[in-house]
Amino acid sequence: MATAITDQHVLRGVFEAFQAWGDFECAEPYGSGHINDTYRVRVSLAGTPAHYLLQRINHDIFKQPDGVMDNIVRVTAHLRTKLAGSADASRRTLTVIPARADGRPCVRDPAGNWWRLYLFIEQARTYDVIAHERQAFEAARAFARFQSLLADLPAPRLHETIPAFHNTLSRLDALDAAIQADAFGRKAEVAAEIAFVEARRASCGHLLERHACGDIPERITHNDTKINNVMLDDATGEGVCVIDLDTVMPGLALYDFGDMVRSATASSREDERDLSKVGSRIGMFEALARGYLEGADFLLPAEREELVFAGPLITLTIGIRFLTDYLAGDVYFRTHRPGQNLDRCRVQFQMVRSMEEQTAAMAAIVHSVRT
Ligand code: ADP
Ligand code: GN1
Ligand code: MG
Repeated sequence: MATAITDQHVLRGVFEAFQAWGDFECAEPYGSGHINDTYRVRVSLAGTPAHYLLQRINHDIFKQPDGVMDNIVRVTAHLRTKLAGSADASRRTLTVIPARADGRPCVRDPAGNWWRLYLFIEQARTYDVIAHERQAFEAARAFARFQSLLADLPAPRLHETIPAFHNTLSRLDALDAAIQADAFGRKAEVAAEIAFVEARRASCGHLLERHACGDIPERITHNDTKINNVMLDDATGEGVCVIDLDTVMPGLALYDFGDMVRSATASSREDERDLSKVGSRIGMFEALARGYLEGADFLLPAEREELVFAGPLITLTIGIRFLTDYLAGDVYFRTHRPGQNLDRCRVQFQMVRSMEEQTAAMAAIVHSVRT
């Protein structure tokens, strides 16, 4: 996608194409997501300061933004119906603001960019690295409830906004192709990382096999349950709203739990360069397992059996994606410095090692949690 737009005149024009109240004051880049361009828009609402969340959808990655928005409108409308009666329903699910011209959930600008506008959720925030086990518990329970509330979403099936998103075997194929092409001459530098993947290749298809034989069902899942994709209430600490809904689509509940383990148990930032600081914190794992199992009332025994395996699997998969992107010249994930995708990959692989060492302790925790 083209470089971020910072021209206030352009951003104002985009904002004013939506049916939003208030007088535009400014739009500033916001958050630490790797995919979309996100802005906090400040407005004056008849003299009172207020905000909106404006995003340019990354259409290099989401090839059919209409399909993404169709999913988000259906999912948020369903959640809102379920939340009817809740005092603060507009903080508990994203609210999509329609376009002025045609009422559609996004606006296309003359340059071909796709934009959307949400209500800004106030008095809550996201964290890139969490500090307390309570945060892990709340985040996991919020993601579990999200899955649970969507279990009865009426047909048709949601669009697959990125096909085979968590398919580790497809991700391995992409890595193999990037190694083969070695378009930027980076292969020699990553020999240790390639060997790390090789040593685990045999287990990469395990959940796909259990899904194919019918043990593990398809559900509606979030598919990007990174800890900074759930907002925690500033006052109560509660997991108030699940955000970043671009990848809500059919998937395995286990991948959502695995990505929580990857991101919420991490003791470091995702791109930490000092690997001695990197590891998976068992106390955070326990809090996640408790929170998730409290909210995921639908889970089958076969899914519960694989909760421990899901963490290292999804962490390996995302590490493979960072490595692939590094080899391909950093074209997918936003980077702020050279080598950042390789650092991210190394952190993921260190996290996998740390989880592997704690497999028995994690299994004992899952076994001990009553539902
Ligand atoms: P990306 O897909 O690039 O990760 P996100 O949708 O996760 O983009 O948004 C980036 C960040 O913006 C989030 O981590 C969160 O901090 C913030 N954010 C997103 N949506 C909202 C919202 N509706 N209200 C307040 N903050 C939000
Ligand atoms: C991206 O959009 P964001 O930053 O929440 C990515 C996830 C990765 C994550 C790694 C659509 O998430 O799949 O796990 O980075 N999202 C997409 O931090 O590829
Ligand atoms: Mg995000």
